[in-house]
Amino acid sequence: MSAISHRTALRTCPLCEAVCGLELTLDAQDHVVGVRGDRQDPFSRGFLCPKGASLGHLDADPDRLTRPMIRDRADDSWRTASWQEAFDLVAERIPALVQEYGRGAAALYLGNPNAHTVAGALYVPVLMRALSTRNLYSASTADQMPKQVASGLMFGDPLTVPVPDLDRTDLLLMLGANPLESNGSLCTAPDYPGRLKALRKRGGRLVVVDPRRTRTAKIADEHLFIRPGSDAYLLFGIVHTLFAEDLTDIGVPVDGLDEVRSAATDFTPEVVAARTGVPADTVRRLARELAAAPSAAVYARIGTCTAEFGTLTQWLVDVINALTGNLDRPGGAMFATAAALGIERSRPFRLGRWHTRVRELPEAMGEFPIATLAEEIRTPGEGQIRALITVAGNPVLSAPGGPRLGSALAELEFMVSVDRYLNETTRHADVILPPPRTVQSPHYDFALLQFAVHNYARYSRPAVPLGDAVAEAEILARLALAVSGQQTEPSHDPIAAVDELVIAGTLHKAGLLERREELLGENSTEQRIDMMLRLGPYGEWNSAVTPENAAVHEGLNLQVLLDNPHGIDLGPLRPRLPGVLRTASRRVDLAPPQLLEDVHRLRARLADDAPEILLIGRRQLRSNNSWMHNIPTLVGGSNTCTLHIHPDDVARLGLTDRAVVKSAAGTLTVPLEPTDEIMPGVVSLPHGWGHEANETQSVARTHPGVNANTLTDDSLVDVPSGNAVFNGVPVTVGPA
Ligand SMILES: Nc1nc2c(c(=O)[nH]1)N[C@H]1C(S)=C(S)[C@@H](COP(=O)(O)OP(=O)(O)OC[C@H]3O[C@@H](n4cnc5c(=O)[nH]c(N)nc54)[C@H](O)[C@@H]3O)O[C@H]1N2
Ligand SMILES: Nc1nc2c(c(=O)[nH]1)N[C@H]1C(S)=C(S)[C@@H](COP(=O)(O)OP(=O)(O)OC[C@H]3O[C@@H](n4cnc5c(=O)[nH]c(N)nc54)[C@H](O)[C@@H]3O)O[C@H]1N2
Ligand code: SF4
Ligand SMILES: [Mo]
Repeated sequence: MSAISHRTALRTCPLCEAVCGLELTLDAQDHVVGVRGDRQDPFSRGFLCPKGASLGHLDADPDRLTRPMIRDRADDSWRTASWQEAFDLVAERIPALVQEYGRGAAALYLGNPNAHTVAGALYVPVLMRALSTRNLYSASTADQMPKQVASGLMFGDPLTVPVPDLDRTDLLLMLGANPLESNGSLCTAPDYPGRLKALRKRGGRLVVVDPRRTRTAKIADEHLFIRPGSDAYLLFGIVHTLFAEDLTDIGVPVDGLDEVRSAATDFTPEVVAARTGVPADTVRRLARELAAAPSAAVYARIGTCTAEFGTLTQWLVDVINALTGNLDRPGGAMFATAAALGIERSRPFRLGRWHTRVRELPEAMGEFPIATLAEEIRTPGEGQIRALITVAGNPVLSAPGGPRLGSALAELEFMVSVDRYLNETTRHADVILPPPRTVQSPHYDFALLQFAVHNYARYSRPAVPLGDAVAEAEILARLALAVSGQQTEPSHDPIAAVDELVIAGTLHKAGLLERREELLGENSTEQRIDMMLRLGPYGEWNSAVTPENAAVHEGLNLQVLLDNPHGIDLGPLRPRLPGVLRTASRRVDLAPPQLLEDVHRLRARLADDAPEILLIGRRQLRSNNSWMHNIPTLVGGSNTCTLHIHPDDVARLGLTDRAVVKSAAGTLTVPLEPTDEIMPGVVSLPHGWGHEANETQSVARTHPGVNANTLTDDSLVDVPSGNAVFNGVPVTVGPA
C-alpha cells in the first residue's frame, strides 16, 4: 500500500461533546487508516483522546450493520432485506396500529448520538411531526433535563443554558463532573484537561466536589467529598451564607431575590454539613471565595443532574452565579452565541402542559420521562404504547430499570430501530435501519455549539461518497413518510422535499423568500445549513450583525466555512443579557414557583435517615455510554465493569473479590475493585455494560460486564424534570 494513494480529510469528531477537529487519513479504498487531532482547528488545536483516535476501528467494525435487517418473530431470526422491503413493512404496520389504537399508540425514543449528527438535528423533527405522538422520549431525561428545566424557568428558554467561561475564570467550583474522563458536557470545550491546567497556571483555582477522588479532582486545588445526592443542600448552604454575610452583588436584572433568601433561611452551613459531609466552615469559605474572586463560575453536571434533586441543584448553581455577580460576565457563567439560527422562542418556557397516562408525570420540552416508558408499554388501557421507533439509542442499557424496559419492548406489537448495531435494545425490533459510516455523513454541531466555552463554527462535508448506503437524513425522511402511510417513489427525493418546506417557511418568515436562489450548497441539506448560518447572529443576512461580529468576518455563510475547513474562531463569549431572556418580565427569575415548591421535598428529606450505602455511576475514558465496547483497542485494562468500593467497606462487610449488590429494583453480582479514591459508604458502577446476551457484537460479548441499570429504579425521578435518578441509589452490599 503506497502512501501516495492516501488522502486526508478534515472532520469534527462526533463521539463526545468536545467537538475536536480531526485530520483523517484515508486509503485508496476509503478506509480510515489514520486519525490525528487537527492542529489548525482554532478551538481544539490538535487535541485528540483515545476514543477519537479509534474512529478508524469503529468505522471498520465488521459487526456494524450495513443492510436493513428484518426479524422473524416466529423463531427470532434475522435476515437482511432491501431498503424498499424494510420501509414497506413500516408503512404497513405503524399506520395500521395508529389507525386501530390512536396517535399515542406509536412512541419515539431518541438516543444520545442524535445530538452529534446533522440527521438528528435537521431530520428527526420531521419524523416527530409525522408521528405527532405525545409519547416522545429521549436520553435527555436520563441526562440533562434538570438543567434545561431550571434554565427554562429562570431564563424563559430551556436552551439558554449558561456555561462556565473556562478560559477566563478565576475560580471554578465543579460538582459531579469528571471532564478528564468525559471530556466535558453541557460545556463544549475541546481539551478540557488542558483548559483546566491553563486555568491553574494563570493563577485560577479549581475546586471539585465529588464522592470520588477522580482524575479531575487530582489536578484540582481542592477536592471535597460529598454524600451522593446531597449537592442541593451544599449549594443552599452557600446561598444561605451569601445572604447571611451580605456577600451578594447582582449585576443582572432579577426577580425573586426575597423568595430565594427566605427559602435558604433554614439551610445553615451546620444543617447542610450534617447531610453532605462537607464541614460548615468549608461551606462558609466557599461562599466567601465565590463572592470575593474577580470572577468565578459554579458548574455542575451528570453526577448532580441524574439525582433525586437534580433540578433544584441546577437552579441553585445559577442562583449562586447570579448572586455573586458572575452570571453573564467574563470569567463567570455565560451564554454562547452559536452561529446557526436556533429555534426562535417567542413565549416563555412552560412545564407540564400534558402528563403521562399512568403516573401522571409532567412533560418537559414536549417529552415524557424515559423512566415512564416501560409502564406506558405495559399498562393496558386507552393510550397504551403498541409500537416504538428508536433512533440512536440503547435504553435497555441506559434507562433506569433497563432490564424491565427490555421485557416491555418484547411485548410491543411492532418496533423499528435506526441504529448501527444489533444490540441489547435493537434485538427487540422488527426492522433495523442502519445509518451510513460516520465519514459518509456531513457534520455540523447544531446542538453542542450552543454550549461552547468559545464561539466557533466548523462544517465538514462527507469525506466518502455514500455508495450503496442510505444517508441517515433519508432514512428519517422516508420513515416519516412510511409512518404516515405514504410510499416513496424511486424518483422522489424525500430529503429535498423536507428541506424545501423548511427553507420556504423560514425565508418567508424572515421576508427573504425572493433570495432562495442565493443559497449555496451541493444539496438541499447544505442549502439549509447555509440559510441557518446566513440568518444566524453572525450571518450575512442577519440585519442585527453587530460591529463586533462584523469584525470577525464579513458576514457568515456556508462558503466561509467551506473556505475554512479547520473551523473559524468567532471570539470569546460575550454578555447576552437581557437579550436572550424569554421570561415574561425579561428579567432572570431567581425564584420560579415550581422550584420553590420542590424545596419542600428537599427540606422534608433532611429528617430522613441516610441509607448506609449509596450507589453512584462513573464514566471511563475509553468508553462511550453503551456502544463502543466492540472496539478491541478500547476495552480491557481500566475499561472494565467493576464496583469501586472503599477498602474499609470491603473489610467491614466481609467481602472478597465479588459482591452481591441489591437495591429496591434489582440484584447484581459484580467484581470488586477496592480503592480509597471513593468515600466509605459509597460504591460506583459504570453504566453501558451488560452485553452477555449480545450475540452479534463479538468483542463486546467477551467483555460483557453487568447492566448497572438493573439496580436503578424507574419509580424514582427528580420531580420537576422527571429525570432519572442514577446517583445516590440506596443499596446493600454483601458477600457473593
Ligand atoms: N469517555 C467517556 N466520555 C463521555 C461519555 C462516556 O460514556 N465516556 N459519555 C458522554 C455523556 S452522554 C455525558 S452526559 C457526559 C457526562 O460528563 P460528566 O458529567 O463529566 O460525567 P462523569 O464523568 O460521569 O462524571 C460525573 C461525576 O459525578 C460524580 N458523582 C456521582 N454522584 C454524585 C453526587 O451525588 N454529587 C456529586 N457532586 N458528584 C457525584 C461521579 O463520581 C463522577 O465523577 O460525558 C460524555 N463523555
Ligand atoms: N446508570 C446510568 N445510566 C445512564 C447514565 C449514567 O451516568 N448512569 N448516563 C445517561 C446518559 S448521560 C446518557 S446520554 C444516556 C445514553 O443513552 P442512549 O442514547 O440510549 O445510549 P447509548 O449507549 O448512547 O446508545 C447509542 C446508540 O446509538 C447507536 N449509534 C451510534 N452512532 C449512531 C449514529 O450515528 N446514528 C444512529 N442512528 N445510531 C447510532 C449505537 O449503536 C447505540 O445503539 O445513558 C444514560 N444512562
Ligand atoms: S475528546 Fe471527544 S470529540 Fe475529542 S477526540 Fe475524544 S471523543 Fe472525539
Ligand atoms: Mo449524556
